[in-house]
Amino acid sequence: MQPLTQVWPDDLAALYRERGYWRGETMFGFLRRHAGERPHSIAVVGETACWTYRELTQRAEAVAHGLLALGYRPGDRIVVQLPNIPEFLSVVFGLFRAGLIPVFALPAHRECEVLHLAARSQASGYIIAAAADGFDYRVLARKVKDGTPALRHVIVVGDAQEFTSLSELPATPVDLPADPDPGSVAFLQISGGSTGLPKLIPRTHDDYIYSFRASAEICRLDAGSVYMAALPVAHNFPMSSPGAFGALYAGGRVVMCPSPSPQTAFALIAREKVTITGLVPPLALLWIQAAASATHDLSSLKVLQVGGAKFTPEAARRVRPALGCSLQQVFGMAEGLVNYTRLDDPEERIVETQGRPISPDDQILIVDEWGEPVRDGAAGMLLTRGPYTIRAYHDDAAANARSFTADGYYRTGDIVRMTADGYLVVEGRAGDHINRAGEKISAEEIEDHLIAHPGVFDAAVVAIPDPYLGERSCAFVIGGGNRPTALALKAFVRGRGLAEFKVPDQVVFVEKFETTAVGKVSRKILRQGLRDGYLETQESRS
Ligand code: AMP
Ligand code: DBH
Repeated sequence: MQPLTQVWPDDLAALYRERGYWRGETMFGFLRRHAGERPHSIAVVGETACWTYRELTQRAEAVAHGLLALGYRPGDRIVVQLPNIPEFLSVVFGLFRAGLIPVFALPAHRECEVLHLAARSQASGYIIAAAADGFDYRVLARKVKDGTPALRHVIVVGDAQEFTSLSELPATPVDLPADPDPGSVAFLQISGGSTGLPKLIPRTHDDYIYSFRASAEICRLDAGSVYMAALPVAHNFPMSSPGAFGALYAGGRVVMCPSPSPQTAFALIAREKVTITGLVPPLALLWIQAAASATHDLSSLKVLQVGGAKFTPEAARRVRPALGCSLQQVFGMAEGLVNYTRLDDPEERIVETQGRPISPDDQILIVDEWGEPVRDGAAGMLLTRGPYTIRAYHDDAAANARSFTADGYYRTGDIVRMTADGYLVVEGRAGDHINRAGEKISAEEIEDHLIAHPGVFDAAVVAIPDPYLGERSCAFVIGGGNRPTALALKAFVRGRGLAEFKVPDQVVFVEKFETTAVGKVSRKILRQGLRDGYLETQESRS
């Protein structure tokens, strides 16, 4: 099996330890500590379940026992695709306890993504919920199992049908392994990225715990805090910024919200006295709108975090008056670096910027297209390295060559500028992806699906500004002999089994793509030209 590693240079690793960022704790270790110190405090609440720290820890240990009894061994990889339910935590901490490596899939992922994650991580197990949000994951699991010979079990929360039920794992006594090396990889997180399918991000116990421990401090979480996961909790933002893990680290309470709709979320905020939650910009706008006529008591909510995509200052200004809480902007990435506006920042800074890094040792470089630092305050490409930013993706030489500089900086693909007081403002991005309401879609990946249609000669996918989504995807398509309708083409893409958010929002048929005198044009320039041309025609119409 391809080994999992994430290695920082020795001198920096020593520095990160010396400065107290990496403390040698493990993911299960901190939960076990809480189970000892606060056994009867509530750790997690769902729609139907509510577990104390002791109960969560015991359930995680039962999962660890059960999986080892099934024959899994430390280091084995298990794809976890669970919605926002308490079992997300008992499963994931159970995997940590057994030394198994969770590979996080989002509930929106379908066979394209899950097959890719399972193959790339060499997973031998797959854990799902029977159904969520009207979708039967067992149907998906059959396809994933057929396409993944190495998969030994599908383990289901709920009615397992022909698969293995989480609640009926073997109870044969087995020895649990010793705690893992805190410098080892704890799990594989995923990134949207700008090319191809999701990339796998190996995060270590040391580096990830630092990121959410420090995030919890920045957000002033303590044992009285109630964090609600409204976005899918497997996403890096609600997982770790400070997210569910940060709330648990602080000894607080996690509320698993099954849907971010105001209707569901507002009722849970009122019932559970939620103090902090995080949203992507379109959902924040929806909440602002819905709050005007809300009947639920939202007064417990102190902080609304917004991130994943750019939140405009105009929208940002409306948070406090509408929801009666502070706004915190969060600009982060599953690869590492996370920036926050601080709770005591002046309102202007909270509204106008995307925050500053977590760590004094996060290194930020803003460079021009030749890699030279831009002058102070100018916009450029953001490069970063630091105590919780990865140095390499898992098993992806091409992406590593593209995404990291020789001296270990991660090329974020974001275009930013830095204010005089060290805060970042996101101005745009260099990479060809669409940031659709915080979901990152690779243009290339969707083009490959479109071109697979026999009636499509060529396709280019671009981001179009959208008042609600921030950006929507628009596919420019040159039809071949038997050109499909836009609707049929969308159905075709959907039928190829990829996440619904990746299906083009709009299809525009064109005769040809403009080429330069050389007759060839880079996809990047082509996409840019199509996008600019489209926006110009829209403007001249209005
Ligand atoms: P990923 O690498 O898939 O985790 O996605 C991270 C990317 O999301 C960043 O590199 C940014 O492009 C985008 N992003 C996250 N938060 C924000 C934000 N607050 N404002 C603008 N873009 C953001
Ligand atoms: O978009 C992201 O990936 C993101 C946004 C905010 C993230 O990973 C994070 C905070 O940790």
